[in-house]
Order: sequence, then structure tokens, then C-alpha cells
Amino acid sequence: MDNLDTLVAQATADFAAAVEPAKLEEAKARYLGKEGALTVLLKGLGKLPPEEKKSAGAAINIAKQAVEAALAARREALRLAQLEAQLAAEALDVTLPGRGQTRGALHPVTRSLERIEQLFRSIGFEVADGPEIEGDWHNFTALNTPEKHPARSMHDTFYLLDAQGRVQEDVLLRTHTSPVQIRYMQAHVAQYGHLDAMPEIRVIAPGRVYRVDSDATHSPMFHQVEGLWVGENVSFADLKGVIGDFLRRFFESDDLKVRFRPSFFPFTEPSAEIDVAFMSGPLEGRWLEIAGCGMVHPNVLRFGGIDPEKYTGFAFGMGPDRLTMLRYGINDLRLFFEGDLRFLSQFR
Ligand code: 2U9
Repeated sequence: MDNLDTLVAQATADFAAAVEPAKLEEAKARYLGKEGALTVLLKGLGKLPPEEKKSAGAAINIAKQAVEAALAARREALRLAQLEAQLAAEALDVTLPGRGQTRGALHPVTRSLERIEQLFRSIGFEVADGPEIEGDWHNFTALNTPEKHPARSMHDTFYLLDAQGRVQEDVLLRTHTSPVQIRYMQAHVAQYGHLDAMPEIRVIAPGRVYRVDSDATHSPMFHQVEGLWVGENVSFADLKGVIGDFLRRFFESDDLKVRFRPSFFPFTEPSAEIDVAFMSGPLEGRWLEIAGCGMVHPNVLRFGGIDPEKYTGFAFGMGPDRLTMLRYGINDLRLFFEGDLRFLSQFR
């Protein structure tokens, strides 16, 4: 039965040559299919003389089993090869470092604003806000700013255009947060004005303000925090106490001097600039202008609906952008508005 051995060897070689399952099934058909070599041999048994049938049948069946075994082995080998190729193609290196997610952070000016709000809340101030697009009355008139004052000019203030592109003289971007305190006074009077002893007004107004100005130390949009304290016996001494205490707490230092230098604002009388000098550190001994303040002008109290014969108040205004620069030693205001992560990520 040499030719049966050859047939098994040939089938095994054909199976090995099949590199994909479809080719293997074709090869199988050539040996085990309806017209396959082994099937033909088995069918031919009937034509053999009876004495040869048994042994020939046994030999063909052994050869058939050998071919089936070779086929099963090749099928398994192809299955494993296919699996390995798939694993290689879909390989995932679970040991690679993750891409991670960088954590965001609050902008340094936002941090200062939150700090300022927290410090004033701790001494009984409320935090108020209001519209950034204002009317001429709330932004200027109610703040005792004369009709021809330069702050009202197109040169200094952004005015909004109407649908025809004409300047609306009455619609502007607020130049300070003072309109918020005007609105606050009016709302307070509407709520408590009928009482003999109206509760005191203690409010700060933080927020964005706008001026036509742009260079290394001025930005067309910047921040302000203004404060207002109105009551029956509020004095300049109270103002000095509140501001001195605030500055020491904001800069976390008792090692600083505060100076009130006479000045002028339409909305306060008397008025002062507030200077601070650090007694240590890189700015040691230099007087730095840090805020403005004064006793609220009687006209402004009246515009707010408050009787200046009965009540007095002080007001102040400061720039948290500048306070942030001093607190962190930042020398260029523009860094706050560029969105450069190399700068911002230092405040995480
Ligand atoms: C009302 C009455 C009075 C707010 C005040 C200043 C003085 C002041 C500047 C500091 C630097 C603006 O941020 S800055 O550019 N502000 O000097 N602001 S008194 O006075 C008010 C506000 C509201 C009803």
C-alpha cells in the first residue's frame, strides 16, 4: 500500500501549503470530498475480489484517518495563526504611561477677587453685581460727574451703536462698578427707607469695567472692586480702619504702611488716594498707589435716594488686577489676558 502512504504524505503537504482556511477546505475536497481520492478508493472496494476487500478497506480507512488527523491539525494551526495575527494587529501596550488630564485652575485675578470678597464678607459686607452695559445716568449722572467731564467723551468711554450704526449716547460699557452701588442704594431704600432706623448699607461691587485705553499698564477691559458703607455715623476714621485692615489681610502682612493722600473725585468729598508701602521684600519702602476713596458726595447719596442730612457714607475703589500683580510679583498686565498656559499654570 505504498501509494496510500504517498497519498497521505501528499495530502499532508497540500494541507501545509494552504495558508488560509478556504484553501485548506479546497485541499480537503481533493481527498475527502465526494470526488476525493480517498472517497473514490473506498467506493472502488466493491470491485475487489472478496479476499482482498477486508485488508484493502482497513488500509484505506487507516489512510483516511491519517488524512483527517492532518486536516484537523492544520485547521488548528491556521486558527492559532489567525488569532495571533489578530492579537498582534490589535496590540495594546497597557504599560504605556497614561495621557492624563491636566487640572484647570482659577485665573489669578479670579483668585484675588474671591479673596477680596471673602475678606469683606467677613466684616459684614454683601457682594453685589449689575449690568456691564449701562445707561449714562447710572454710570455718570448719578455719580455727580459733570456733563462735559472728559470721562464721558467718546475718547474715554465705549458707546454702543444702534441698528443703523449710530452712536447711542445713552448706552455704554460701564467705566466703573459704581452703578451697581447706585442700584443697590435705590433697592435698599425701596426696601427699608420707610423705617426710622434704616439698616446700614455695606456692599462691595466687583466686576469688569471698560475704558478706551491700551498699553503695558492699561487694558480696555479691567477689573474693579468698589465698596460702599452708608449709615448714621459713618466717618473717614471708619474708612481708614476698614482699608488698613483689608490691606494687611489681603497681603498677609502687618509689615506695611498705609497713607491717605488728598485727591479729587466727583463722587466723593473729601477724597483721597490710598498708597501702600511694604517694609520688606523687593518693593521695600516704595509708596505704591493702590486705591482711591472718600466720603460719598451728598449729591450721590441723594441720587441713590438717601438723605445726606441723616446719613453719611464712605466709598472706595481698587483695581484687583494691580493688587494681583503686587501679590504675585507680576510685571506686565497683558499676561492676564493672553491665556498663555505657561503663565496661568503657575497658579494651580
Ligand atoms: C458710589 C459712590 C462713590 C468709588 C470710588 C475711587 C474712589 C477710585 C479707582 C481706583 C483704581 C478706580 O480701579 S481704579 O481704576 N477708584 O479712586 N472709587 S471712590 O466711589 C463711589 C462708588 C459708588 C455710589
